[in-house]
Amino acid sequence: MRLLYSKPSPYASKVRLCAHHCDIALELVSTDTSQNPPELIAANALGKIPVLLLDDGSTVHDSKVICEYLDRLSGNQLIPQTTEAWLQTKRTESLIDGATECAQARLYEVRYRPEEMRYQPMMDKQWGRAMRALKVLDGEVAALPEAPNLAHFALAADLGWLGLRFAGEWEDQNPNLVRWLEDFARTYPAFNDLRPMA
Ligand SMILES: N[C@@H](CCC(=O)N[C@@H](CS)C(=O)NCC(=O)O)C(=O)O
Repeated sequence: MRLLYSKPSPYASKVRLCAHHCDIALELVSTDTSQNPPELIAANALGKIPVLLLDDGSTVHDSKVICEYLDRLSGNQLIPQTTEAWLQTKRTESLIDGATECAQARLYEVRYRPEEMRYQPMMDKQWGRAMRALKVLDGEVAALPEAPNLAHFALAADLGWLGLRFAGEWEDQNPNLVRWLEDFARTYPAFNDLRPMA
C-alpha cells in the first residue's frame, strides 16, 4: 500500500503511527498539495492528504477512514470494541482532529491570503474553537487507557503539529497535554520519527 503524505501533516502522522502500531508497511509518497498533482487529484477529488492507495487500485481517505481501515486489517488493534471504550477513543480523535482543523484554518488564512484580505475575527473564532477543544482534552487526557490506541496516536500527531506551527501559543494553558506528549514521546520512541516535521 502507498500513502500520499507530507512530513508536516498531522493527519498523515496519525495514519503512520497507526500503521506502525499494526505492523503494516506503507510505501510513502511525498505529495505537495499546492501543486495539485494528478495522482492526488485522481485519488481524492478534494486534493487533500493523506490518501491511501491500495494494491487493487482503490483509494481510501480521509485520515479517519484510513485509520478505520487499518483497524479492520489488523483485527482491531487500534480501536477498542466495547461501546464505552470505542466512544472515548473516537470522541478524542474527533475533538483533537477538529481542533487541528480550526488551527489549520487560521494558518491557511495567513499562508494563502494577502494581508489586506485577511479577516481577523474569523481567525480569532477558529483559534478560540481550537483552544476550547484543547482545554476539554487537557481535563480528560489522564483518563486515557495505558495501552496506546487510535486516541493516543491522534493526540500525539496533532499536538506535535501544534507544537510545530503554534509553539508558545497553547502550552501554558494546557499543562496536562504538554506533560502527556512528553511522556508519550518517551514511552513510544517511534513517535520521534513519525511526528509532524517541517
Ligand atoms: N479531514 C482530513 C483533513 C486533511 C487535510 O486537511 N490535509 C491537509 C494537510 S495536513 C491538506 O491536504 N491541505 C491541503 C489543502 O487544504 O489545500 C483528514 O483527516 O485527512
